[in-house]
Amino acid sequence: MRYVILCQDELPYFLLLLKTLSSKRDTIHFIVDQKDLFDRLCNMGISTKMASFTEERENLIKGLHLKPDSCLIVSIKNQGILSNILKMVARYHPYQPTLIIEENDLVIPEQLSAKLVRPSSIFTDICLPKIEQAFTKRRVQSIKELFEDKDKILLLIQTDPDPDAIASALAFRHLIGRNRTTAHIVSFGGVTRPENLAMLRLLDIQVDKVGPEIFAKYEGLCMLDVQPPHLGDNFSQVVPPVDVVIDHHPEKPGYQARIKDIRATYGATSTILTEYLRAVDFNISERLATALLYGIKSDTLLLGRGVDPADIEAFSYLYPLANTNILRRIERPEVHPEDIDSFSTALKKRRIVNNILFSHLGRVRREDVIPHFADFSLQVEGVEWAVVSGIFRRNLVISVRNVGYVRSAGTIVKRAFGDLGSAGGHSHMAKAVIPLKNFYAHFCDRRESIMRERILEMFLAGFEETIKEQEGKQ
Ligand SMILES: [Mn+2]
Repeated sequence: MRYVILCQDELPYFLLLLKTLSSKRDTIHFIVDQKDLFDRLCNMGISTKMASFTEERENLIKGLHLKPDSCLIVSIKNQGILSNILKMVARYHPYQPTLIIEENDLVIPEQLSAKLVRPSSIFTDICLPKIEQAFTKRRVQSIKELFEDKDKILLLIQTDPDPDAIASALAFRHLIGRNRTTAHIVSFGGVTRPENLAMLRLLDIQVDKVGPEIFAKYEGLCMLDVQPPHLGDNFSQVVPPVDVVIDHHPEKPGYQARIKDIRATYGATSTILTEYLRAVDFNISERLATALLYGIKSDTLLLGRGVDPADIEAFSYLYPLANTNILRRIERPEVHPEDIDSFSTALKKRRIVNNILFSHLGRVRREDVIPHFADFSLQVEGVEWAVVSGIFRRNLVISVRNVGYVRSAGTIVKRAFGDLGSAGGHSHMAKAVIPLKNFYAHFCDRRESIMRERILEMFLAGFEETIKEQEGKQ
């Protein structure tokens, strides 16, 4: 690229620009209107020309050698002179790609392909984030010092560990340069959701379920994505003083920690950990990047909920480093061949009443196939609601999804099935869990065909009642 630069002073960024550009095969040509600046640039061996930006301005602009790949850069302090020069560039070199360096707003002639850079943005966009990183780096240093002389550290996450917590604990372990024996990831509960189990398996991460007696065996304690009061009365009482708490849930009072980093505006704790790793120029592995990316993705519902610019920044940074194949496999856990069989039976026996698709999967080996099948059923043409049931362990589980105009899935499900078990949800998705013994006791019949029929009737009753109520309100 060829750069033609019209300027009145050698702001430091020009020197930076020179350094960057001279390393490539670009050519740079300066045009200045001050003798001392001309001398300085000449002394640096840079191609420079002296010209007046006021008299003979028209000839100067007319005579500029601007080729199709040339970029014109203009930095002129006087607004009047600047806008006259731009007008002339537009006249003699229409649609010339131009960069204007100017702090104030100005009218850019229509026939000019120009963009504006404000000198102050060089500080806010480039320097400010680095200053923040310098502070983060210091924080990481103090965290590291805290654990320096401790042999074994406990990384405690919430009772039903989620991807954000698991990824944060893994990242923290890497950050302080430990391995699985010297920094042990634990929880008072087990990992249950199929996606989370898939995450552990595919990324080779271990989370152990422990009891309160564990604390005696460790010298350090760090809590990630959780604070002691979140653990509930049973557990929060037994937690010893914490060394470090890193979390994005609103701060809860009533506990002591030597270092707290709580950022309630962030969508994920993984974002905080990504910032830590970047601040110390940590070489993030594919495995760690995949874990952190999934942590941010699942806590923010793919950057759709409670998201902060920092989450987007971390997400964009991690994305090229992560393994998206593994990510896909985590999010869509494999379906067992036997489940496919129950899918096909369910599809055959589906019923569609008033754009509501009903199907029953029978007994399933994993609960998550029920909502997956409900999502899938919504793709059937004309279907606005999907009501999919299945038997998992000792419960009848009913999953409801919609794309329709009545968006009260939670209300309907509560009304339809609330008397027999737990039921509720949001406007688009809802779920009911009914103990089988309740269901059988209520209907005094164990036949599957009767079960299908009753689910349909109960849902339709709840549905109609809700519609009536909504119409009454209008
Ligand atoms: Mn979280």
